[in-house]
Amino acid sequence: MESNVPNPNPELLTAKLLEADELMEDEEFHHLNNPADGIKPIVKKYLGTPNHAEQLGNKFYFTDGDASVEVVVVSSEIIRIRLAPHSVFLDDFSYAVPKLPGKRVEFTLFEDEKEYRVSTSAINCHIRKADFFISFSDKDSTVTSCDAAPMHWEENTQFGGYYVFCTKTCAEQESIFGLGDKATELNLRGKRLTNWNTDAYSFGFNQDPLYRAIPFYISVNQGIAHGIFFDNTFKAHFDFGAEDVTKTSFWADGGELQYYYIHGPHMMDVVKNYHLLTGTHPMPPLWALGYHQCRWSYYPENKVKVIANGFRQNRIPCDGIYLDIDYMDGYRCFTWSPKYFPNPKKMIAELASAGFKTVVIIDPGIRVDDNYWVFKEGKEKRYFCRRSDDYFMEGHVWPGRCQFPDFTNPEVREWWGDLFDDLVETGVAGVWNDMNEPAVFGSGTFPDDVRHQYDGFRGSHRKAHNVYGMQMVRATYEGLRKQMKNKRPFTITRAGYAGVQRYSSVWTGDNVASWEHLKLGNIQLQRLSMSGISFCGTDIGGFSGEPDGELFTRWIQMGTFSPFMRAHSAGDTKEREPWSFGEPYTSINRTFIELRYRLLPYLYSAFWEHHRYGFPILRPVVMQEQDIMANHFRQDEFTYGDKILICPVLESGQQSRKVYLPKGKWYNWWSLELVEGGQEVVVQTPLDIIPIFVKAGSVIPEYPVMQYINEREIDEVKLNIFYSDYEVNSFVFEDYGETFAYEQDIYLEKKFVVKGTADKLTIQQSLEGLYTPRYDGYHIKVNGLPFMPARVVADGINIATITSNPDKTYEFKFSKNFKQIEIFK
Ligand code: MIG
Repeated sequence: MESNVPNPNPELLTAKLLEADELMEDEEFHHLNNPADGIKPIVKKYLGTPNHAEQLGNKFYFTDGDASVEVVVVSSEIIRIRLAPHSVFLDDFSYAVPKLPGKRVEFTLFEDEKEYRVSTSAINCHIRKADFFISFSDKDSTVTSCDAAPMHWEENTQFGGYYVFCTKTCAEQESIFGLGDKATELNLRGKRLTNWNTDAYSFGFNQDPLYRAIPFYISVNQGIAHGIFFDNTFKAHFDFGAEDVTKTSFWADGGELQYYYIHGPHMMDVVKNYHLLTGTHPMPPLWALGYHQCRWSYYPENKVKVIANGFRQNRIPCDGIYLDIDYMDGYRCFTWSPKYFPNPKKMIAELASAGFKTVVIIDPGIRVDDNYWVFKEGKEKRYFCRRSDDYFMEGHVWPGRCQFPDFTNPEVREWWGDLFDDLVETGVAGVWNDMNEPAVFGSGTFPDDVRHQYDGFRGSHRKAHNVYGMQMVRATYEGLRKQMKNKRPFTITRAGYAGVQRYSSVWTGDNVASWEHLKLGNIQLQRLSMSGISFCGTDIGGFSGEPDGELFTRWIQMGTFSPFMRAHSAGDTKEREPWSFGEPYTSINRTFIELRYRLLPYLYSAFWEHHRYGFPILRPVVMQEQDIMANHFRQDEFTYGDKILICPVLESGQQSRKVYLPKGKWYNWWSLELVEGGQEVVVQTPLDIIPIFVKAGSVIPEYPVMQYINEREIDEVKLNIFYSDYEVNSFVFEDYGETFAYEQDIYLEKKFVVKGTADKLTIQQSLEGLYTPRYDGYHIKVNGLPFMPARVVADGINIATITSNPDKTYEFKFSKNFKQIEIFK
């Protein structure tokens, strides 16, 4: 790790200061032993006026004589700001941003009487000489973000180190989005929120904080978007015009004031650039995008089989079945209960032959038990977390008295990863990481003074708390990846920090079986998607409490369009499988889960667009039309990938509902009716329907319904083509679906261009890549043709349409390699 950050004016330092966090540890130790003299007076200090500027490559340093500010040009659209109260910058280390993107950028430094200005081709960062205010503007000189106070800090807090603050103006029309999975309205304007990973069982609307800390928000003002990524792992706070309507502030209880300004002008640009910093999800194994069934807990073994059989008997597709904590022997991680699961390898093999992948839960709490090898090894190797006085961090969780691995130590992560060898050998396909906020019964989490190795940049729990869960699932993911050879591991986590998407999918934790939570879940998933975590889902049906058939079905319908689709429920609830509520619910649930499987190649392609290009999978309508103010408050409808708009039904008994469609032309998925966008439309929503619309000009690929991925060889792929009188591109991604060959560029990207006129529709396909799908042909269905086709010509060959219906759909089959199809009036 590089730590060559220069000190711009070393002569001003009388002594070498301790690294702030190291200082803090000493303070804590002291404080623990002498509680009486813990509190010291708090002094708030502000940056003075900058009187010196210096450039070192792409880094610029400005100082007021004591404090320094570093400005780093990361890319044309991204600038990073850091503050060092006494000009000593911390080592440049971040779990969120493992490496700054190494793009070549052009930039310049200007100076005049009023300001210093660092400019790229897209943005300017202004450092005002009068007061050290920092602002950003675009190339038209429109100011997009501006300090409302100089950056400031509090010294001599009881922990040592600093509390660090940044305050910016909040414009009258400004809206705020992002920040992970906050349980509140989509638009965060007017809210004050905290990031501190918390086990929030049965959380309520507006409860804060929750399980994850994603310190990234997007601002949209006067049609221009920018993002702020406050990369600080301490407990962090955000105030978006709550205390003072004209100000946005963010601050943290320690660490460095370090943030990235990420320019738009579109929200999509901001999200893509945030992904450039923090990474994207790796491609999941295809089966992970199927339907998953979970419960606390399915046991013993026979119960698991009964559930699995239930799916096949009811002809409801399912790919994943989960084992919650009761599969273990006394809740000891990496063991099996000999009573309930006497032969796990055999059971998992049987499940696999019926098409089920087995996913098991893992907790960070390791039972204190000298006869348990995981504990013994961890103890011998000093892998468990310790307090500031070197005593072990102990807490009660499911196994009873526990100690906890320090996942911020790379050696511990490697050890933890290797512990999965038995589970992998036994046939486990995925690992569910729970309780990793970390959660401890009674006290909630670890005490502040617990020490962490933090990849060599050691610190207390105050610094490591928010990354603990992310480092746990990282260890899990990397271990699985090593042991599964070239197969893609599947992981799911509850806690996380910015960048956790590189290692895992997430679920939103212990929600409740209520309509309010259905609505909230819909918002949380859109928000997570905008905040870097596209592979997300809620506990379908609600974890605690009892849904009735209607609520469960509405939740399945929404979940069909969640990138991660899993039903889960607490142990004290009634049976909760898709057939548990009888008819008409079972049939409707089946139809929607089948729809999930039909649309898998579409979801998989959207996933690729996420992985490769940084697009979120779920996009609220404000991301389509950020210049329309009303859209800043729409939170029900979203697009699923680029082409399909979904509006779940979120109220009981709702027979129809309003849906806003962004500008353009849309087809109602069910009726194929063509609807003009840019307006709200009313859609009938009987229990078996939620509003689904497809953009005109789209090509939507479909797989045949299967009970699980690879149930049989796919012999043909259906292409749903929707007529449009303007040109529209669609992309489809295909590969082996379970290896990392895509990293060696072995995949296929298909581009379709659809363009219609009054008497002709042209569909072009171009193929790029090294992968060849095994099926031969397409079953092409053309929807919405405004004329009766007299002739269809594909690559120069006349072909006959198979059907020609009054609903304006025409079907025919042709080679998957076609270049051009023309349909003439
Ligand atoms: O203290 O493993 O959020 O999904 O079923 C509860 C039991 C621990 C919390 C998780 C939930 C899981 C449950 N776990």
